[in-house]
Amino acid sequence: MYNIENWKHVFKLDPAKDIDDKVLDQLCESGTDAIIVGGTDDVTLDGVLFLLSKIRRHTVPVIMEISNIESVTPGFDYYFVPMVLNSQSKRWMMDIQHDAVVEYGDIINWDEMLAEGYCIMNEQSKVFQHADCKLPSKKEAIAYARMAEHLFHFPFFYLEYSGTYGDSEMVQSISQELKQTKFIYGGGIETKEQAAEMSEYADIIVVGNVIYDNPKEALKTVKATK
Ligand code: 1GP
Repeated sequence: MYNIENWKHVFKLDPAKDIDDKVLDQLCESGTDAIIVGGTDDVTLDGVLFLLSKIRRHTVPVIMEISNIESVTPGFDYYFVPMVLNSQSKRWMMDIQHDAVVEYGDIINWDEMLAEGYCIMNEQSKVFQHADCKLPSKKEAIAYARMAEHLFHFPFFYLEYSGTYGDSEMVQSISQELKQTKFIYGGGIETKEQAAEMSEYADIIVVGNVIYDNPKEALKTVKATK
């Protein structure tokens, strides 16, 4: 439907957080390639629908990153399904996705459904604890990237530093491993310089928190990736 191949930048909005209407309009019209709706805590169907209806006033593609099955709704362009490679529990790599397919497998449009091999790198982040992750060494993180590309053939590998700016050497090393699988980097991007640095290595960068803390700076990250 859209040419994801060429995407460089996305904003991630948390349905559990309030956002000013004007800021939301500016984000949607900023030239970003897409808006992801996703969060960790308190993601409800009401929150998701409220945000979706506002984003849909614009033409920007909108993606739901599925965090729980109760909040999934039709109306998004794509659904990204996190598969947490460095979780210590099979639940986050297999079982919750399996439960969803048992329940909704007959009506899923598979063309809209794209898997993300997640590797979560910030031990302090909510998502790291929530998904019961283990911090990989550099060698182990590279192995996850290789598995994402060569064993699972995932469309995306997501190096997630949520809440903190990542190690650019690590990001560079991972980028050298991925050819077919698109490389997504997210975490702690607060300035256009950081956006430019990470987008040298990653195919797509994700800008989250700074939207709420400093929307003006957030908007500047778009141009820095183009
Ligand atoms: C979170 O990777 C995204 O899932 C973005 O991270 O909120 O730290 O920008 P930040």
